[in-house]
Amino acid sequence: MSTADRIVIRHIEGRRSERVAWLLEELGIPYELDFIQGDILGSLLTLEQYHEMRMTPIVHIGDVVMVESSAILEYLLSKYGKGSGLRPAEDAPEFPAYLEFLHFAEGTALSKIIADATERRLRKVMTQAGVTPPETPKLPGDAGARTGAQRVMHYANNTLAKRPYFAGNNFTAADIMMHFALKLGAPIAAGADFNVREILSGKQDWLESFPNIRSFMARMAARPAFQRAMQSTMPAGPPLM
Ligand SMILES: N[C@@H](CCC(=O)N[C@@H](CS)C(=O)NCC(=O)O)C(=O)O
Repeated sequence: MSTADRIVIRHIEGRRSERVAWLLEELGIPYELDFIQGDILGSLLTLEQYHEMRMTPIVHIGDVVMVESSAILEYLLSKYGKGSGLRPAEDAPEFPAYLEFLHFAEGTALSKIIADATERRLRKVMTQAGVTPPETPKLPGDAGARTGAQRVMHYANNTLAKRPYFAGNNFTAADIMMHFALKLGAPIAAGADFNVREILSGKQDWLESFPNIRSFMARMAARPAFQRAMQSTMPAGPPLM
């Protein structure tokens, strides 16, 4: 497929902007990636000239400039993906689950995962400074016994026990959104230290307790469009930070 619009992704290696590249690879639409290879901070600092939020992805689609990966994916699909199957029809039974996971990935999953990681870092700093971190009160039930990241991972694992993809029997953009959240969520839910290179290398198995997520991640990794996107967005492999 080709488009009249020039699409430019302001990118940082190993970050959420890879979702946009992956979607465009699935659609067969050409795109340009703008980043400084091997320089995470340098890539980040260049973003501010394009958007005051200074976060990636920032995407230019013709004259349109957008942030927020799920909105970018929806916009690209509404423009170029009709009939691609990457977005179920609005009257299809898969549509509610598609919408839920398209937005759950950022709205709940990553916000809880990052909150867990931040809390862990804070507790470590407090302990190193000789301050005893306060006890977190536990509510009853499974949800009460789990951290936010663990709740996300259990919910995703249980969803994937019922169907192969987040929306149903077919791969959609909701899977692209969830993939990044699960990649970060796995080590955080397992209580591991946050180390970008280890997380992105996929060498460590953080998914022992989540076999359905593990098979989902393996199926995603086998997709040619995913492989092309990882090659273009991380040409030298996972970044160090
Ligand atoms: N909800 C946004 C999150 C974007 C975001 O936080 N991106 C990170 C990289 S993965 C970033 O650029 N962080 C730098 C910052 O916010 O200062 C999205 O899905 O696009």
